[in-house]
Amino acid sequence: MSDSVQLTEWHEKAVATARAAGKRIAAAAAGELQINEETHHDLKIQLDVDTQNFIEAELLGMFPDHHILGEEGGSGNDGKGVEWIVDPIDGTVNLAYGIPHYCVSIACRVEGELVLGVIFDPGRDECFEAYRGGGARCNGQAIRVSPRTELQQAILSLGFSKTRESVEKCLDLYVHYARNARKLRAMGSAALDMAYVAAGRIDGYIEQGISIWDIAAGRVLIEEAGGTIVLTEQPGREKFHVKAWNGKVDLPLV
Ligand code: LIP
Repeated sequence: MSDSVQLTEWHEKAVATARAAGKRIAAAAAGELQINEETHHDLKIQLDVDTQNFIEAELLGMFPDHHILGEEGGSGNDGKGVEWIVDPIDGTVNLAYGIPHYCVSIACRVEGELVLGVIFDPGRDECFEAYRGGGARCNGQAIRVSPRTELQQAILSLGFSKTRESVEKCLDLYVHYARNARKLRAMGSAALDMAYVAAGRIDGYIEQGISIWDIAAGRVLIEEAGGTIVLTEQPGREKFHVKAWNGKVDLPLV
């Protein structure tokens, strides 16, 4: 485990890097975006690659013996040493369509243990961050999960992910929770969904077949804000079904 001086140094660099990357994305989003790959339920854009390259240069420039595990490359170090888990743009399809709901997500894992997470939304200039034992904050203000206990009072966010299978599974959940929760949302960014759970804006987030880089930073935020995460491993490297909530509302995965 890292000592507190190291943790503070890593945390400060992660916040500065997420903010700088977010500003670069927002500036580039005003122009033409190059689409590199298109599937039915997903898009890959060059700005994802460029942003991860920027983040890698910032982090490895300061910490050359660390490792990167990101959506756009980097193989990490199998949970050994210090790994930065990066989603350079979470909510890529939103960004590509001009929907201002996306973020930069950076987490740090030491010997397999997540120690910090940063999620920056450049559109709203909201920086959600947390480190182990230090609580969670949004723009410096402490945040906590919601106190709601009843499903009929809860707002939930469900993610459809990227495959036909994950869409079908999510539809089953959608039908169940549309009938029983107060409201449902599908906002297209797992990391912002988790940041909103940590901030008490929504009461839970569920998604099938999500990757570690989508949820690593949000996990630290939610656990430091008093919430609960259940990850169920799926086929593929660090793929999960995720249920993240305030730990109070009963959310059976139907
Ligand atoms: C996205 C997730 C979202 C999921 C999308 C996609 P990306 O991540 O944040 O929750 O539903 O399919 O995986 O690809 O924008 O980094």
